[in-house]
Parts: sequence; C-alpha cells; structure tokens
Amino acid sequence: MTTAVLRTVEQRVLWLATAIVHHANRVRPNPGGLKVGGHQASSASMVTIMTALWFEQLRSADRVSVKPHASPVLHAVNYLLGELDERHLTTLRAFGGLQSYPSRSKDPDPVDYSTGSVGIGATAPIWGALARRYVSSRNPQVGTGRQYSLVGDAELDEGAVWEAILDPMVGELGEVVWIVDLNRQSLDRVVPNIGATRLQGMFAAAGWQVLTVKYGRLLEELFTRPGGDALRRRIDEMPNPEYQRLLRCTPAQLRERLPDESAELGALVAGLDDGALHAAVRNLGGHDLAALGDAFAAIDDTRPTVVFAYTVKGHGLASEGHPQNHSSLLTSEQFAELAQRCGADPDVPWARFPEGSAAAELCATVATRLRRTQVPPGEVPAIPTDIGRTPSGTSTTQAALGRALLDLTRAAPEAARRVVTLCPDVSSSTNLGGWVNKVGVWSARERVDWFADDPETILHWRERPDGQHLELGIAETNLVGMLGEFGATWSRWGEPLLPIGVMYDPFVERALEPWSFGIYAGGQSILVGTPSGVSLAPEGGAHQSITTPSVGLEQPGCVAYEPGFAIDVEWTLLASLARLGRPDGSSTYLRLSTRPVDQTLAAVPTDAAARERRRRQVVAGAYPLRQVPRPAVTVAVMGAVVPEALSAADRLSELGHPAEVVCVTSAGLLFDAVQARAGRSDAQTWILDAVFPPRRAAPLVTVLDGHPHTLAFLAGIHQVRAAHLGVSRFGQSGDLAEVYRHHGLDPDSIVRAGLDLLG
Ligand SMILES: Cc1ncc(C[n+]2csc(CCOP(=O)(O)OP(=O)(O)O)c2C)c(N)n1
Ligand SMILES: [Mg+2]
Repeated sequence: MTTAVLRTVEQRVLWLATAIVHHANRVRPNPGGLKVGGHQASSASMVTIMTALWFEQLRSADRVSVKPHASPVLHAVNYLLGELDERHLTTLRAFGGLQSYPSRSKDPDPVDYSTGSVGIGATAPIWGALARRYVSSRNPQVGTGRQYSLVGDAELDEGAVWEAILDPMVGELGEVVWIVDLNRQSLDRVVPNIGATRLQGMFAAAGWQVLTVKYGRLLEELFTRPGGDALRRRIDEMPNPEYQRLLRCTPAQLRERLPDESAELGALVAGLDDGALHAAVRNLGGHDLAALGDAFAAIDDTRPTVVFAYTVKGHGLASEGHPQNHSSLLTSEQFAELAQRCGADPDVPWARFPEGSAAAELCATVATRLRRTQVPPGEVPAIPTDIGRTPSGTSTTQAALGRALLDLTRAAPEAARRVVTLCPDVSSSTNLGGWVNKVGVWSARERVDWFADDPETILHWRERPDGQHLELGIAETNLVGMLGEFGATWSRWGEPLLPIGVMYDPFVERALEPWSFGIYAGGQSILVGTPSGVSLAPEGGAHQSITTPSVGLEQPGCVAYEPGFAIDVEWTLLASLARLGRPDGSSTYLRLSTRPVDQTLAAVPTDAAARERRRRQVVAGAYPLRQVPRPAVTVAVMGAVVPEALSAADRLSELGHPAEVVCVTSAGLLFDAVQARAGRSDAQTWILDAVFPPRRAAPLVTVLDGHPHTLAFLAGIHQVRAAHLGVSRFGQSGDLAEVYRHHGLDPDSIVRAGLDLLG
C-alpha cells in the first residue's frame, strides 16, 4: 500500500479524533454548562503512530493499550474499521456515551485495555502477556500475539512503570512492545529535560530492545546537505523548551532563531522556502509513516521492545507544541481551518471515505484482518461450598488459608487447578509454603531446583510450566496489576483462572489504587491481606494496618471478609472463588491474622442443617456466635478479637447483663443489606433479620482490630445506643494483651463500654 493512502487515512483519523472532542464541547447542547473536556492535543500527538500501527502492523491476535488521552483516536480508528457506529461519535463524555478514557467494559467498541490511571494502563499488557503465557501452558489454543502499550512520555515518571520493567519475568516477554509518544510535554509543562538518553539506557539495562524514531524523512534529507550537520547538532542540543518555542514560531521568526549565529546553518535555512522551513522544524519521526514502518520492521521479538517515537503534542492543530495545550480546545474557526487541511467538511464531520476509494479499501482490508472471533467466557469447574472439616485446637486465620487451598486440591481437583497464587516475596511468611510445595511455581520453562536434594529445605521451589504459584519481587503494584489480568483471562481467551494475591495487610493500601483499577477494568481476583491490624503485636507499629477494614467496606466490585475462625476462612474463600472468572463475578478482599485462636470457640454446629445455616450466615456477613434469651447488650465483633468479645460477654452476663455476641465476617455485606432494606440497593437483606432481629435489639458494643467507624453503622439498624471500639492510633510492639489494652480492645475495655451503655 502506498504511503499516500496511509497519509489520507492518517489525516482522517486526526480529523475524526479532533471532531469527536469538538462536538462534545462546542456542538452538543450543554445545559449544565460544565466544561466537557477531552484532549485534542494528546490525541493528535498519537495519530500517526496509531495509523501506522492499526493500518499496517496489527494482527488480530495482538492487543493494544492506548494512553488515556488518546481515546478519541482509538474511537476514530474503530469507526473507520466499522467497529463503532456513527451515532456514538457524538457521545464522548456524555452519560452512557464514549468514556473519557479507553474503557474495556464500558465503551461500545473494541478496547483491549482500560487506561486512565497513568502507568497502570501502560503496564497492563505486560501482565496480560504473562497471563496469556500462563494460560497457554495449559491450553496452547490461546495462541500468541504482540502486546502493545502506547505510552505518554510523562507516564514514564510513574513508579509502576519501573517496578514492572525491573521484574525478572518481564525481560523474557518478547511479545511486549511499548511505543513512547515522546512529545516532551506532560499536563502542565514542557518537561525541561526529558532525558531520552537516560530513559533509553534504563530500558536497555533491563534487557529491552530500544529503538528510536527521532527525525522524519525531510529533516534526515536536510542533514545530508551542506550545513546539515550543524542543523542536526543545533536541534539535538537545544533544550526542550527552546525546541518547543520554535514550534510556535512563524517562518520569519525561525529564520532568526534557528541559525544561532552559525553561518553554515544560516545558509541552509536561507535556502529553504517558508513552507519547507516550517515543515522541517516539526518533522519528527513519530509523524513520519515511513520512519515508523522501519522501526516496526526492526522489532526482533526475542525480548521486550520500546520504541521512542519523537512527536509534537497537538501535531497538525493550531495548538501544536504550546505548553498549555493539554486540555485546550480548538475554536470553531481553527476547527474549520483543520477541516480544510484534512479535506473534511465541518458540516458533515463523520463522512466515510468514498466507496471504491483506495482509503476505503484499505479500511475494509484491515477490518477483515483484525476481526476477532468472540470467545465464550468458559465455565469454572464447580467449587464446593463446604469441605466438611471442623478445625479444632489452636489456629490462625492466616494458616487457615493455606490449609483450605490444600484441602481444595483434594476435594475439587478440577477447580483447584484453576487457582493461581501470586505473592510479592512473602509466600513463606504468609503460610503458603504447603500450597507452594504441593502445586509448584509457574515458569514458562522448567528450571533446575538446585535445593531439591537438600534435606534442610522445607519450602521447595520447583519451577515448571504446570506450577500454580507466581512469585514476584517485593512489588505490590506489580502483584495487583498481574492479579487484574489473571482475573480477566475468562474474557480474553475463555479460560477462567482463580487468582489469589497474598501480601501483608499494611501494604494493601499501597496496592489499592491499581487493584481497584483492575476491578474497574473487568478483572476479578482475591486479595489477601495478612497479617493485619495490631494483632501482629510484637511485629509492631511499622506493620500494623488500621484503615483497611473500611477499604473492604467501600471498594466497589468487591466483597470484603474478615473471618474470626479457620472455618470461616474456608467458607468465605470457597464462596469467593465461586464468584471469580465470570461476567457477573466480583472480587474479594480477605483480611487475615496471625493471632492464634482456640477454634472450639467457633462452636460450629454438629447438625448438618445447622452447620449449613451457619455457613450461609458466615458467607452473608455475620452470625450469632453466642445467644442469650433476652440480651441486655450485644457485642458485634469482627476478626481476630473474637476471643476478647466472648470473654467480655461472659463477664457482662456474670454482672447481670446478659450479653450476646454477633460475629461479623463482612462489614460491607451488612452495610449493603442495610442500604437494600431502605431501597437503596438490591442486595439481599435476610441476614439482618437472621442476625439482628428487632426483638433482640439491645445497646451495642462493636469491636474490631481496625478503625472503629467500620462497624459503627450497625447501631443504625435498630437505632440503639452504641459504643465503638477499635484502633485509631499508631501502635506499639508488645505482647498481644498489652497491645489490646493499649488500644482498648481488651475484655476490660469491652465490659466497660457495655456498662457505660447500660448506665
Ligand atoms: C496516576 C495519575 N496521575 C495523574 C494523572 C493526571 N494526568 C493525566 S495526563 C497527565 C500528563 C500526561 O502526560 P503524557 O503521558 O506525556 O501524555 P500526553 O498528554 O503528553 O500525551 C497527568 C498528570 C493521571 N491520569 N493518572
Ligand atoms: Mg507527553
């Protein structure tokens, strides 16, 4: 195909992307008057790259993550390929319309990766590549294909990017290709020293192939003329803001500024007409289809590749290169000028290429080449609801997780084979050793376990393609990025996985935003935070978590559980696994503890029906742990501090105030039920009647190892007087009893709170 046809398509993509934003802001009625916004300059920067990629390079098995602010370009391309109906082009940022940033779950056209949180969308294809490799080590049918990221240059400021690039597994992913839109601008400014050489060195040091597309054909040709070396040196050496200033200059101003007292360069510039001079200054490789084509041809696929493509933010628009162009919008006059340059008509903005034209034929051919067959989601094998064991003796909820996973391998081997655990260097300290020994560590190819014959090795590190555990460095952002993509394999390749990520609870908050973004993007997973709270007593203040229970309460697309007993861990885990890997699924956050607890306190009913009733309540959010005929006070407790609540209830009863204990397993589910009862959600409400029936309403003490507001809403169920105990200060190392006393979680504090309520 000729470059001229591609150039025609490129101009139309620029036009459509700009028009989509223009329509949303200057044409569509805006009764509210709030600026709609959109990013014409960020889009224009990427138009040539995306035209070259889609119309020449992409194959149907490839996947692409598009930088957030280029979403209009993606929609323009999809429109030209027949993947997006014209009626959507007028709906950017409208209610129910095209999303501000590419959204896999909400946009009506094909979007491979949701982006928006810079750095996170960029790294998603890395985790998508690993997820595909993992799945293809079980089912070779899922195929291969490149995983592209189209990245804004300022996105490389994000730690998430470097955390991903440094992971040793990533250096082996030859299907990963990043294209950096090097426009030297971020949101606020021209980046004074973008340091392309430094960035290139960092990628190279991580084992990536580094390609650079700096100049276009016109400049390259000028460099060969007399004075060409001086011109190259001048452009190479000038600071970014000076170069950026030249983009805003008239040809006359360029003649003054560019030569910089070099006679040779002056002569070269003097020999160029105005049009050539104006074009030369902005003739960067990222806007040169031939230069981009050469770079694509050089990708070797034996290791990840990064292409640094030099571009101009706002290329081809009146706002091009201006430092404040990030969210600036063309005026209607500027828009009309653009129409002229692009051969478009502002009154018929969505016109397609004339039938039979070379451009129309190119669109049709590419559409056929990229068409994908829809994959059905794929069934998760049945997951039992109850394995049937009743733990006795002393155990921790953290240890219960590893045990429940091992039990699952025996009770439901098919389902257990779908489980994949991910850990940022804390497998052994979070009690996953037994599971890792059983299922092995995943690696694309078998590796030697040099300690296999060492009798002192307890945790065996057998790396092989059928392993089910992935270990990362101490990189919580990588972990949740990976969780999101492993949780989306059902939708990409019809192969559901059941991913469980395990990290220390205090670091859940560090990982929360990217994990939440993964849920928003449509992946489902279980995130386990353990150990948690101040119950890790001697470990001390540095590792305690305080606010995570409310994270569990508030995170959309996620059910949060904080079980008190081992059996509760098993039941909630099984229920959570059953919600993964499907279109209507949801994620789980499981907050576990290293506090040893006597498991007989759970008083698991021995009668099968009563046990099942208990199980259902545990999974629905709460159960009555101890009941008295006419309670004077209710203690609602969650997680590790259940023994303190039971002991306080005993004492209150001895003092003549019969106290019952409700064990909360999910504050979030109870809150949903409260909202539903008021007609504000369609969650189930039966759990409130089962656990908090009106006839048993009594003053309420709530207790948890986390911030006390988490359970405070329970007082609203029957408008009872209430006291809320929990952790609201940084803590101390110490013995468990000392630490609980310090934070007011000990039985004395609970008894006192109960007596206060009773007056
Ligand atoms: C995590 C995060 N922080 C901040 C932002 C706000 N933000 C959006 S775009 C942007 C600058 C992006 O610059 P670059 O990646 O170079 O894209 P360009 O528009 O230049 O193509 C910023 C700071 C964001 N979306 N996500
Ligand atoms: Mg930029």
